[in-house]
Amino acid sequence: MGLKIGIIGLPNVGKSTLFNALTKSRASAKNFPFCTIKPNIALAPIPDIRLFKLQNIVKSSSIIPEYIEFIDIAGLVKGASEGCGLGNQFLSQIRTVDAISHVVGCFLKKTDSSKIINDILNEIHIVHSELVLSDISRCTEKILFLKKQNKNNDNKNSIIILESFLEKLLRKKNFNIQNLHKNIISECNFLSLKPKMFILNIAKNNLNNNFYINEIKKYFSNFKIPVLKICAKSEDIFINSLKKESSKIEIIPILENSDLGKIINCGCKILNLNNFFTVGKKEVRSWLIHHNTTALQASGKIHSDFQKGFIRAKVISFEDFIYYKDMQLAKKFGKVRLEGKKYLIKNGDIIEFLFNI
Ligand SMILES: Nc1nc2c(ncn2[C@@H]2O[C@H](COP(=O)(O)OP(=O)(O)O)[C@@H](O)[C@H]2O)c(=O)[nH]1
Ligand SMILES: [Mg+2]
Repeated sequence: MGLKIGIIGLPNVGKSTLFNALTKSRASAKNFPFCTIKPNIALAPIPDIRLFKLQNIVKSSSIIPEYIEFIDIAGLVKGASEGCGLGNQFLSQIRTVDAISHVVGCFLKKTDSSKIINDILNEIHIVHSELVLSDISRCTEKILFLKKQNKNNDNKNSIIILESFLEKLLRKKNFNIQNLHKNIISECNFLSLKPKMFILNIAKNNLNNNFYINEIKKYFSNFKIPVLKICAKSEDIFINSLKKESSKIEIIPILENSDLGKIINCGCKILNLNNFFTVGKKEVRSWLIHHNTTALQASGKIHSDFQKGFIRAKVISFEDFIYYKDMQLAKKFGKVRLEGKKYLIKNGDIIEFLFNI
């Protein structure tokens, strides 16, 4: 469904290395697991092992996973919001993404230093400050624009909301700006409010014994921002060592257990994504949806005819399907439900849409 995660961070922290590993972007689109759209945009498959469990039961001939888009965004430098480096071009690229994965180059730091935690937090703040500065100018412009426009109640309310947001930005209450009035705020597409995760890019020989990882995790758990670790270089080398013939599908179990897989899954989590499955002899397929998607909306993902002629959705949970291994048997035990248009899809539901056009 075209959801994008932007990889951002200072120059030389391993963003492109991570991007290459995540998306195997040097491979051609056709015969390799990942598919490159443009040099810096590529798709990574979501490593969902449940597809294999379903295939084992149904004996379907193929598996179709879902994908998420990653964008390798050029390195940000201090002063970007005032036009330094790639400046606004860089910032407008971030504006197009749905979530941010912010890479920190821990492998460049003295990891045994007592200042390492501060070093990491400083690096994070340099980048974050540029996003905040850009939001400050955007927010100020929007307020001025609304003040010039006619003074109806809607505008007055929007101005109050934006002024309160601006005040938070100026006080550098950076990471926990929450509970804001959604409409006007989402209309402005502020960078500092995009869902995000931090990725600590760590040297291979330091990957498992770093005291600071937990400290950084603890620090950001207050803001509900996930922190993951990876050694981008060795993941990249590993992924590139896989045989060219490896299919899109074979890569999934490999990814599932890797730090790369964790990053992709974390992307789905911060974007509030769910999925459902369709299961048949021809294929087992995963469909990505937002939380709180109704059966009617979900049917439209598969085909607009399903939505137009929607009658009911035949639904069974993933766990019940795995337990009974057979639709008819599951039905006998009352595990197959008929749901209407407004049914909210649960993660892993297996669905057959009944429609009539
Ligand atoms: N030792 C080590 N080097 C890395 C790692 N990740 C990236 N590098 C190296 O750091 C340099 C910059 O990486 P690159 O991905 O181009 O950084 P970018 O500017 O953020 O895109 C390259 O020479 C990489 O090989 C890592 O995890 N460990
Ligand atoms: Mg790069």
